[in-house]
Amino acid sequence: MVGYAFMGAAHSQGWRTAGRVFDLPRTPVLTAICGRDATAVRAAAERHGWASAETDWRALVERDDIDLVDICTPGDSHAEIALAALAAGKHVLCEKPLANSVEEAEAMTAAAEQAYARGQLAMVGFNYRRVPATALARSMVAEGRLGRLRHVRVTYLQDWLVDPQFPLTWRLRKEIAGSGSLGDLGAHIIDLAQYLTGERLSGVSALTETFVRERPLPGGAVKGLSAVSAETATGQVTVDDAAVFTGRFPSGALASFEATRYATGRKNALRIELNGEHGSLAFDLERLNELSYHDGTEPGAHAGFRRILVTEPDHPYLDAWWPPGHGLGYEHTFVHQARDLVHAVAEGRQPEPSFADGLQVQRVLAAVEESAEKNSVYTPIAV
Ligand code: SOE
Repeated sequence: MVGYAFMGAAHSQGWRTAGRVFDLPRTPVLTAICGRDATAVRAAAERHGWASAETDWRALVERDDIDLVDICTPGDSHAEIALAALAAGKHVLCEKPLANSVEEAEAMTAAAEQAYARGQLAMVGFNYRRVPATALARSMVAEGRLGRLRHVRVTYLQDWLVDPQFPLTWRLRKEIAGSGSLGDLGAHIIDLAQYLTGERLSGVSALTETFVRERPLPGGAVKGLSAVSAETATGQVTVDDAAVFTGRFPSGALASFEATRYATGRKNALRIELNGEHGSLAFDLERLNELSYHDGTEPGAHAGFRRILVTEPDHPYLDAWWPPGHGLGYEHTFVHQARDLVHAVAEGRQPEPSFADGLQVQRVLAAVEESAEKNSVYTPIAV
């Protein structure tokens, strides 16, 4: 694994736990973790259960006791590490968004396709596909329970930037993060909307905004999404703070998206609602063991949204977990991600979402930026 901060910790937990909960065809071995600060990476290895630590990712990807490289760094290093790891014969898991530009994502996808011909796999980490309730929603849509879709309504709301004194951490710097709420949160909801509908957006109209353009520089360590400010020095925010966009699906369904870190009081509120001619589904990540379902074919007197408690053994992923009603959380999505990737490796089958899927999300992100620059002009997504 390269990177050991928030996502590194989450992925480590996934790798550590997957083989203890699920019967896997191969056993993940946490061989080495890599980061630039020797003391901090040794501490991370100890805490997260990695057998050794490296300070140079180039040395890590060349090690012959490593089969798979998991990239948990900010977006500016995804392409370089993924290309080197694929060239060194490794399977690759890369955190979302796949890259910081369409060009990088294209190069990564081309390399992944060539590597696939040599038996190597590459996957991008859109972990919210692995919430049991979203996986259930996917199968209900695919079974046709909603019929023809009319509306896809998606928001991803956080509030950790509301305070203008919150420091200028890497997520607010374009040269490191690629974009702001758009790439960080928007990428998740684009992928989830496309995964649930089984369709790809054909075009978008977008607005983006940077509400606070100057912030204090960080004054110490960053932990998760928290950080402290330096006393005086400030710097420019170079990414969007929020993105709002509409989109069309080829079937004719209309979609709306909102991604922001300024939704005061909303902590990790990824919500999606699908309305079809026969019914509707709604999901809220802050209540992730539940899926709301309205069956529009029931007699009007009895119809209405009902809550499916997605904790039954015949729900996706749940046969290996706790008795009904005992609920899962955010971290379990990473366990499921590791499980699915290990199965794909053992079967030599292309895992989803592939780098090509990540590239297509990158194209949507680029179309959103282009549309926003032209004040919301409808912008087709390049295929
Ligand atoms: C921060 O906004 C963040 O940690 C994202 O980077 C993650 O992808 C998301 O899962 C939670 O929020």
